[in-house]
Amino acid sequence: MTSRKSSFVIVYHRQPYEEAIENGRPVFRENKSPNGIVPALKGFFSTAKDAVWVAWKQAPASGKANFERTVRIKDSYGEYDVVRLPLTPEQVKAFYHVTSKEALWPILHSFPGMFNYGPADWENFREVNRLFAEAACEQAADDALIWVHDYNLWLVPFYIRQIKPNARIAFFHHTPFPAPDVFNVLPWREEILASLLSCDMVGFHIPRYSENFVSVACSLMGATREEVRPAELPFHPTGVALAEPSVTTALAYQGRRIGIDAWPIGANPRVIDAYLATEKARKRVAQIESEIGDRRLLMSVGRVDYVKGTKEMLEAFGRLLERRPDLREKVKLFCVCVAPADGMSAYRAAQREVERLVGAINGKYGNLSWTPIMLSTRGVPFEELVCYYRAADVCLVTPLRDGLNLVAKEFIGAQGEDPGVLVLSEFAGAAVELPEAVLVNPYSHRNMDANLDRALDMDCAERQQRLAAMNERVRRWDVDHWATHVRERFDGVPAVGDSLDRDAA
Ligand code: GDG
Repeated sequence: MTSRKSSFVIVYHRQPYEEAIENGRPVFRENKSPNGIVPALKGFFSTAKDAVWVAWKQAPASGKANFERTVRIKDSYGEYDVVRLPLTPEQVKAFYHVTSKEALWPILHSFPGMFNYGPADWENFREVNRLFAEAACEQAADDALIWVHDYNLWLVPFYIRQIKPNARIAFFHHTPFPAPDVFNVLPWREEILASLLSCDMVGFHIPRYSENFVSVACSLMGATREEVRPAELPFHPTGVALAEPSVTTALAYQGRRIGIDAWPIGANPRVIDAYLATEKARKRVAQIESEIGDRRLLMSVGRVDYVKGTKEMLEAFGRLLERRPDLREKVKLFCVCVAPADGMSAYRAAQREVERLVGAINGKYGNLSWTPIMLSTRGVPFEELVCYYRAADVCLVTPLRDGLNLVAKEFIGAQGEDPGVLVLSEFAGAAVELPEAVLVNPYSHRNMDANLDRALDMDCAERQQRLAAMNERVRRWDVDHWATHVRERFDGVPAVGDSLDRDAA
């Protein structure tokens, strides 16, 4: 553990490694999966020498005394301290499983009908957010850059600003941000907005979300737009459901300037290339292809979550088998739908529904030598996943709503000369970057059915043409580019209590 204060603190609720017990002692292993949020954030440690990560770790109230709060991690990303905030199982349940997942998550994803206000415990949410802020401030130098992630830490900036008025505070949303008329369902809306407006920079994946935030900030809190620009590449400015032709890049509020940023996380296609070039991967892809034989392989990857649209995707697959008897025994769907941690009651019904549908479809159409859907509710190792991406004919990424969706970009990064087809929901943030995918509206049966046929019937030349455009973008705007962009925006955040008044002076 280092004693000096850090100039860069990341606050994200998950720990950036996998912890296991070996010979009675905890060991910290680098995450197996090289893609996703944690590796993307750890990439920032390569340039920040004294960086600290703040996360939570469950600890029973009785065991807090001998809890190891700070651990020093050395991995391929560098050497850094991780501060683990000890939360009791009751705190975790109330803060994360209930208030975050049952009240905030449905609103963020524009499902107001699923908003469950009754069990939400806002006092606990405040308290846990305050503890996170205190833990971050204990580590941070007075003018440190503190980068807070995701909606479950929405109130952290407010508390940080009280403790360290001169800190530079940035916030990034991994989820969508809904339109004002949906966001305003939240009874805590002013408190959330006041906290976000105490940041120096607030970030989102795509302009539609940042514009939704700007609308709420202006209409609810009286903030004003400082600077508006046309949306530029990688965003498709018009013509798709989440397109937005212009972006606000700064707001003014109570004499302060708040930078607004819309920039999507990238995948890491070089890691995928490197793995697919190995002999082991080549053999595994060939093995999958030989097991599939002359059948077509469709795949879908994600967590169990009603917003991911797995139920609607399975229903579309069921309709495909009903509508096109010629495809029976000729297609197979590999559906990776990773079950949530115990206690996530928000997702229980969604998981039951996925399992029921898979059983119903397999029971109705399958036989001894053909099971239409292979479901895995366990995670699949990333190397294995990448081999399936390469072997698949169609990847179905059809969420009802999704902040971005990295699976879509990973699939594109894994294609070869005879590429598969990406079927992508218009309601995933990634769709505004990848309009050459077969875009679908998962709310419409007719649209899903027609596009599934189109994907399965697409000739090689068209598949290659579409892939080329998407591949260029996925590779150019990869995870490293995201990091470079974010660093540039951080550099533009003025140091120590800068304000509009000072700008004017
Ligand atoms: C949020 C937002 C936003 C999935 N299953 C397995 C597995 N994965 C990996 C994928 C991918 C990642 O997990 C999932 O990416 P998503 O983008 O779908 O992320 P969410 O978990 O929904 O997270 C989302 C994201 O934040 C980033 O800001 O895009 O919209 O909801 O990397 O490969 N990896 C392995 N086995 C699996 O079974 N190894």
